[in-house]
Amino acid sequence: MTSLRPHPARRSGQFAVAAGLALAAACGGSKEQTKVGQATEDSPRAAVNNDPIQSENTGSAIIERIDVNNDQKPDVFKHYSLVDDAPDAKGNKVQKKVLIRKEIDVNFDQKIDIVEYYKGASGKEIKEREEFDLDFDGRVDEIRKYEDGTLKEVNLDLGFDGRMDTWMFYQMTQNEEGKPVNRLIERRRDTNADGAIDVWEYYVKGQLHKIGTDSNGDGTPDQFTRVDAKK
Ligand SMILES: [Ca+2]
Ligand SMILES: [Ca+2]
Ligand SMILES: [Ca+2]
Ligand SMILES: [Ca+2]
Repeated sequence: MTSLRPHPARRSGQFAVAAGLALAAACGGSKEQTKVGQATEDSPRAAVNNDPIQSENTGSAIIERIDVNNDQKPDVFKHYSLVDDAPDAKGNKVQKKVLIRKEIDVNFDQKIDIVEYYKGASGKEIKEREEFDLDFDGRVDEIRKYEDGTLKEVNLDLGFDGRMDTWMFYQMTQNEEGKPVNRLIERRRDTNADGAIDVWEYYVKGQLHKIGTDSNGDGTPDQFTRVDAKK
């Protein structure tokens, strides 16, 4: 039987630990402003390339490459666009960098396993989407979609066959103490891997409440079973 947990069992501890490391290293702010030409004037490129963060400025974009595990190979890539800001006191051109995308190689095999997409103005970027390759085979197995920084939808390939089979939907609500909480409200599953959803699960207060099935194959649920909330 498939677990009701929102995360696939194959997301190993190793993945989580490595992801945490990489994320911690990648969590630099993007608020600082970059003065054009500053990098070459103030900090000439070192002969020995041992800075864990290498920054490349193309004039319209910046790519930061971060070596998290100190093996001289970058594991986190942060992609920024450059937008013009007001000139500084001396009239020099000033540009702001805006985080667009972050790519993370969690297991240090030089293949990207997590891609995060951002939108918003410089210093106010919020995550819009994340893609995970949970089993490191080069295929995306989990997509997380955000609205205004809040998780709205998760798509999963729990069968790891290259096709999404689980869709989870979240909604901001209030918990028993009246505090805002983002809860799973519906989970749809393709249990027989034919590409069509066949089970709809409805959640109330985070608990499975009702299960719908499609008996006539029209793609919508028509038979429903109540689930006893008591354990
Ligand atoms: Ca590395
Ligand atoms: Ca990798
Ligand atoms: Ca995969
Ligand atoms: Ca199906």
